Amino acid sequence: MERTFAVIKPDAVRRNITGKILDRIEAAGFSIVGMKRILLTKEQAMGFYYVHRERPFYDELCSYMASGPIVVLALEKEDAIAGWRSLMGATNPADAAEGTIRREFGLSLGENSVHGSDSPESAAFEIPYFFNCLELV
Ligand code: DAT
Ligand code: MG
Repeated sequence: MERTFAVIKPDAVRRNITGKILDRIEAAGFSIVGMKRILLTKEQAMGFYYVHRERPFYDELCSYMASGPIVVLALEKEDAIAGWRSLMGATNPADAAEGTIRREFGLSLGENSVHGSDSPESAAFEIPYFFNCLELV
């Protein structure tokens, strides 16, 4: 069993499609072991996306992530990290494969509806950034 970290981003929460995305997650066999709806400050978003601090889109990305409530999730399944990346689809919804969440719900490269850890190292940073051990069940 492996755990990964997922976010339902502000564009999706704002459009009331949280339930539709959770349905896709559960239908794919993930167990939701942690879940909460939160509103990040821009500083908290900057800490989360620290790996992208040198990128030209960092400021815009962090403002967007703090622009409205998000739903943060810890998901468990065999090969959860790769499995969730594959269910999400490519970063740009225009490039995402048919049947993926970003293809179905994403609005643009920036407003692409969901986040997922890209490696075990990322998951090990991202899950405890949002959840303590009592919140993972
Ligand atoms: P992913 O979310 O697929 O892991 P990433 O880690 O490369 O993609 O980038 C994080 C987020 O930043 C991504 O979901 C959307 C945004 N982003 C990526 N590249 C961008 C770009 N060239 N312009 C604007 N936003 C971008
Ligand atoms: Mg990433």
